[in-house]
Amino acid sequence: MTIKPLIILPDPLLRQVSAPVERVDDAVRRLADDMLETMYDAPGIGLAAIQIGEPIRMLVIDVSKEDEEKTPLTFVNPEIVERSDALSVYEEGCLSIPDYYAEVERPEKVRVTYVDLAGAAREIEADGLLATCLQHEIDHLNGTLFIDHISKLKRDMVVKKFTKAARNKAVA
Ligand code: GNR
Ligand code: NI
Repeated sequence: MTIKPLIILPDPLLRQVSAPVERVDDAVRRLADDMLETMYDAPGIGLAAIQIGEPIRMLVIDVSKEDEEKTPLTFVNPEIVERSDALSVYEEGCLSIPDYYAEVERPEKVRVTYVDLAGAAREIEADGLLATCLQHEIDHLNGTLFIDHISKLKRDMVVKKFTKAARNKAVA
């Protein structure tokens, strides 16, 4: 397993739409391992493949609490097939936008179809933090970031700050 470097805003890779996984093979399972190791190291509760530079539709999540057993979940080709009318608000962050947090309103519950690491079709109904995290990660597969769900004023501010930081890093 390998910890991979994270892709950071404003890298245009984060705006790319990821391609479906054609076949769940050992390379896909190895990538899932690397994604989980990278996520735990960060630390974060979710990671989309594009965040380590792989534009394919897979993501990992672990929303277990610190005092609980680790519960790594991997979703290949996930699709939201149902959303609740009820909404909930969470303070979100993103490993690709370090140290920035904002409240985002999303459907409270979602039903998601996906393929597991054995290649089997599955379905999950999620609520709470898992539902929020699934939506945040599936957004990544479509080139959408959580800052796209906040005001344009705040978004422009964040993008500007990270663009400046990337420029300063380039000349340092
Ligand atoms: O670690 C993460 N925490 C988090 C908190 C609230 C809502 C979503 C997330 S996902 C984020 C990791 C990440 O950037 N995944 O793409
Ligand atoms: Ni993210």
